[in-house]
Amino acid sequence: APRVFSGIKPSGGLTLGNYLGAIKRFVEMQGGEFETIYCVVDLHAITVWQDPEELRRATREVAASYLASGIDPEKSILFNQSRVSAHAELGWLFNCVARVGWMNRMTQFKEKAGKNAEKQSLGLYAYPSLMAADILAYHATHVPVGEDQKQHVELTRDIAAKFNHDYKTDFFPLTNPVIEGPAMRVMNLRDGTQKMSKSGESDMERINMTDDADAIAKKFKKARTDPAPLPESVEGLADRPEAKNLVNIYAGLSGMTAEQVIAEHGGAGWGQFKPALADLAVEKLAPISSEMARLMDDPTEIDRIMERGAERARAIADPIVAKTSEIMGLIR
Ligand code: AQP
Repeated sequence: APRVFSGIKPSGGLTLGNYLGAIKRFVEMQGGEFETIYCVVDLHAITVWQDPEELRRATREVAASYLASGIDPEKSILFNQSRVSAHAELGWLFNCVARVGWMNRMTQFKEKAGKNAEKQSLGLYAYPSLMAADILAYHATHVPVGEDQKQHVELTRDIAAKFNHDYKTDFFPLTNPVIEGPAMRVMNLRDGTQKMSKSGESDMERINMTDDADAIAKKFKKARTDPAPLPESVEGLADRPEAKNLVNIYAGLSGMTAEQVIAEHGGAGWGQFKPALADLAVEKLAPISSEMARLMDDPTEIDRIMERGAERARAIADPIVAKTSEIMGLIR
């Protein structure tokens, strides 16, 4: 079966961006034509310093969010990355295939590092090479991600192609990013030109998956918008990043297209649309966050699921890394 691999970093509380851009789609891809593998990528989280106790909590919380959203550990493999040594091992092998110039072109590193590139960890710089290893350790062909990860999945293809070329083989498949739907780039609620992220400065700029109804209502109410009402057609959203973002969030949560949202709400003022959006977000997120809280209350179940998932992951990844080493001439 074609294989899906994807993951989320346990680097803080999960956002609505993680939910719409990743988790919701992980669930949709499960149980169909694909074998699905979902990871909590803790080795990526430590590319910036994490408090150890908080990292343990956040790792379990990402696993809880998968389970609470509908990932079924019988249908999907769910585990945390550091437990399966194939990731780190193949990551090193790929560090020797990837080129410095390729890393220099990665826009996410530039955005995260800003003017302080020299002070960042070497791991943050090499992160896309480890991500290629995450995917290719399973020969995964499809990777559901948000728009921000597109460049990294393309780099994964470049690494696979260079490996295949350098070692005269067709061992690694060329992976496709799967970026479909209206909410593949959820924006910051206070600045419609910036991505909503876990580690953004102010809590008011994001909806957290664990926010309660009051917090969600307040954040949408205070979300920045222009004064004009919703346009009568989607073309009218073109130069209105904040309005476009709220329409896309509504679409992502409801399963509608942006066109359908506009057909229903075109002409509405913010005083009308924002409360409707908040109600919809609460309706979708409240059952998930209450199940997350239940799972986190006694994480034994989460730990057991991740341990079992790691065993199943090793059974796929270890032979692939062994074969890669052999192709490269390493004696094991
Ligand atoms: N704003 C977003 N819109 C759509 N998709 C998003 N994703 C993240 N933010 C958005 C998707 O979530 C998946 C997991 O991302 P990640 O946590 O591994 O890394 P990230 O993209 O760097 O996420 P953050 O929230 O911005 O984390 P920090 O602030 O810690 O760096 C990916 O599929 C991503 O596309």
